[in-house]
Amino acid sequence: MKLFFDSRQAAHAPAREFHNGGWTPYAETPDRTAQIVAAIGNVTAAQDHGLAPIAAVHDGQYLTFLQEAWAAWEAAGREGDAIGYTFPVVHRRRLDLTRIDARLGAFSMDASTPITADSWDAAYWGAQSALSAVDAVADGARTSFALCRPPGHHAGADYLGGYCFLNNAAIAARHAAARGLGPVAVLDVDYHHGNGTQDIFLRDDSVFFASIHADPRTDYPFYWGHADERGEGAGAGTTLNLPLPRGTDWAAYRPALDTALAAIAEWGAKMLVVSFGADTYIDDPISGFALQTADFTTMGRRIADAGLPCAIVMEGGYAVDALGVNVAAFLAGFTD
Ligand code: OKP
Ligand code: ZN
Repeated sequence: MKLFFDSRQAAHAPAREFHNGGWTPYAETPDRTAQIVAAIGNVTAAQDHGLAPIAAVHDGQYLTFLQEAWAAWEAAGREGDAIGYTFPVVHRRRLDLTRIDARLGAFSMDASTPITADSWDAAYWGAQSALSAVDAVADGARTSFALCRPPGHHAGADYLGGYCFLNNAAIAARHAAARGLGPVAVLDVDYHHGNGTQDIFLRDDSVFFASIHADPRTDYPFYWGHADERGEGAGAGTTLNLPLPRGTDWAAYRPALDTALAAIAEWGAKMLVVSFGADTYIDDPISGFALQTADFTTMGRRIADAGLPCAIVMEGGYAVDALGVNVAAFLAGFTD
């Protein structure tokens, strides 16, 4: 199976994040990709598709903001990484604001996703890796893997958050549909709910979104991923949320996966984009499920057995020392 990656994705390295009321080292480190490359090897360079397939998902003003944010932060004389501090949750409308702090807040859903000088390039090339993985499937591969970093599933059409800037899974799904591989379903098995992907496709009946994740009553991102969110308008019924309690092990996880795969099959998907997070691992430092390394192979095999061509995009996973082994275990489930 091909692994798509570009070394520019590793340059994004915020120093710290605001976590539970204090500063901690940034969990989403460049070492994550190093561990995965070391465990799997054989990197295929991402092809540059330009901005168009990214703009097919993301708002133009948001993309302009992402590209300008670091320079504006520096021009304002700030030190350290760019982070917003005022969020328009009560009154979100499009204003022509110029101060960098206002723009940061307007395009952020949390204060834990710092922007550095290298963030745009890293996110851009992560998206290109996802697009390249879809191309591999279009060219006949059964399965392909995009080593996306930064991750993407918390980023909405016009907001960043949860370490995410560009929604790689959504970009991949739209690209797959454009290449005639659809109907496309996105299956999100990261520990955290993929709120950005859900928002992007909430009213869109052309992409089915299914997510298995920690109950948002106890876990980030709190405001999305509850079982009663099922899609809206034309997209009613094309979103499926399966929240699970902390402590969930494979025996408790497996029925949810079977439910998600059955719904995807019933809907009539012809192509699968998998948002894969290894943060369901028992030793993940910021998460609370209890999957073991071998469970990832079982999970991969069950997904593979659905029989759909599949582009896998990397999301979370913060037990860095075990990350390469866990990703390799998941991908091993797809090889027959
Ligand atoms: C990204 B992905 C403050 C708490 C917020 C954000 C978790 C983002 C997870 N540091 N943490 O879904 O793995
Ligand atoms: Zn996660």
